[in-house]
Amino acid sequence: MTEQGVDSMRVRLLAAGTLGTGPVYYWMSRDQRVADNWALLYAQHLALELKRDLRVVFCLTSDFLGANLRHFGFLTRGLKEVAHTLKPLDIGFDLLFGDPGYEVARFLTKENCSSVVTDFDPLRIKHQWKNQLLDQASMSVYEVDSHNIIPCWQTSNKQEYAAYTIRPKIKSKLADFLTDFPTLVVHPFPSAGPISNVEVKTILNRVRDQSVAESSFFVPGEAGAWQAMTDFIQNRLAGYPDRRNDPCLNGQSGLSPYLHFGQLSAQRLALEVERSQAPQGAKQDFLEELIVRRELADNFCYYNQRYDTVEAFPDWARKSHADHRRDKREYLYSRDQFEQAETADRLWNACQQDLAYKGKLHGYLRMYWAKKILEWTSCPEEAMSVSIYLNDKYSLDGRDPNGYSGIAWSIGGVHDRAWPSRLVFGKVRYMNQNGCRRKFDVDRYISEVNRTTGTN
Ligand code: FAD
Ligand code: FO1
Repeated sequence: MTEQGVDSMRVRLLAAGTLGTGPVYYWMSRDQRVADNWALLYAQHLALELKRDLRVVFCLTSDFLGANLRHFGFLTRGLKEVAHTLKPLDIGFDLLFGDPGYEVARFLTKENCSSVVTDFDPLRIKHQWKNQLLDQASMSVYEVDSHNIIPCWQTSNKQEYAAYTIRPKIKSKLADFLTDFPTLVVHPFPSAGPISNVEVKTILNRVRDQSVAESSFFVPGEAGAWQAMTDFIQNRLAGYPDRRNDPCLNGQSGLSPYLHFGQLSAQRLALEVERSQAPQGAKQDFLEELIVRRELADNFCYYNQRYDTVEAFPDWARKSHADHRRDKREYLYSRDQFEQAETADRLWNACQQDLAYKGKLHGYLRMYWAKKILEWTSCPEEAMSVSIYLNDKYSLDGRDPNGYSGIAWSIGGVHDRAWPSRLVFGKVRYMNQNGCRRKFDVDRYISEVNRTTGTN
């Protein structure tokens, strides 16, 4: 355990390098917050040890996996808060623009960075960025998993088959890792460098894809995240088991945008849930989703880098899809027809309108939404590409391991079992509107969406 209370099991050295004369840097990317951030805590530990100043660097790319104004707005407003929160801690903040894999290495070299801490992220693009840093920079590079409660590489050394295989591995390590956070100290070696301003308007005017408006349903940033968390825990956690699968009720936490952008720590959320007065059953139900399901998604993307393709499907599903490739589809829609919510299914259209308008679709409906795309496209490959495109374009929490695994579950049976075979779906679990009608008031949901989005 370091003075900063960072367990060495959370950290791994990616490359030993030469000690620069400049600051210690935390290259912030996935975990965009000051509080409860193991990567930032470890960077401070290094800076205290080396008696160096400590700075955070974030590199804003103009194009990230189809992100648009909706996502950059949420991210940039959160970053403005990060810069503001770092100031009284005497921790510097540098905002770069461009291709992070190149710009960060160049910047850290120019700054004579003594060593750099990065945050863990299983997505391919992050591996690329980090490899560019390792190729081009000479300082030591560390990686800290600040997103998962148990560092992804500690939970398991392979792709897990399903929730039931990863759950015991998580349960056996939770006590060691679901610990409280130490706090950052005001840094005793103040940074001489300037603090980058986050000019939100200027930045957002430069976003290439302005086609999707910001969502007004979520207040971006750490303070907004904390507010949303405490509201959920105090007022809606107790009802979670009964209400979370009904899209007509506000039964889910609504926290995925904050967790996705790392403006809220999942570990903090789990600690606060455990400490709450909510019934034990409600806590367990919620923590099963927050810890087992979410960390299973990171495990999937980390160990299966084909996570956004049909190659990631289990063999039984790939074989089943091959057997049903020629099945006649009752409907076939283009990506544009899906995007315009122009299918013959009023429930599906309401889902798409709800997603586009709010920037978030209810978890139960996401399964239905994706499974119908499988049913109404010519092949699973097209279903994957349409689902990922629409999910990442409109959902605030898109471009996330949870999304790739949720879509692969829906379309390719990842983390699920085989079901009795049927047309088009083969052995992949089937869902239809009757199943939804047994779960919730479908007509009420559709009219609610039509009312809020002003569509017929
Ligand atoms: P809550 O029910 O309050 O859950 C709290 C947290 O637990 C979530 O924020 C999430 O971090 C985690 N969680 C809950 N359910 C799951 C799950 N099934 N898998 C993984 N983690 C889970 N989640 C995203 O974060 N981004 C996505 O792009 C995304 N796309 C999805 C696409 C499909 C087709 C499916 C079936 C699921 C997808 N999910 C995605 C997972 C899940 O639906 C969302 O995490 C959840 O609905 C987010 O809303 P919430 O935070 O209010 O959920
Ligand atoms: N991470 C960055 O380091 N720089 C970016 O400019 C950036 C933009 C971005 C836009 C939308 C989005 O959903 C995520 C974005 N991320 C960016 C990455 C993000 O913080 C997460 O690391 C991954 O998306 C989830 O693993």
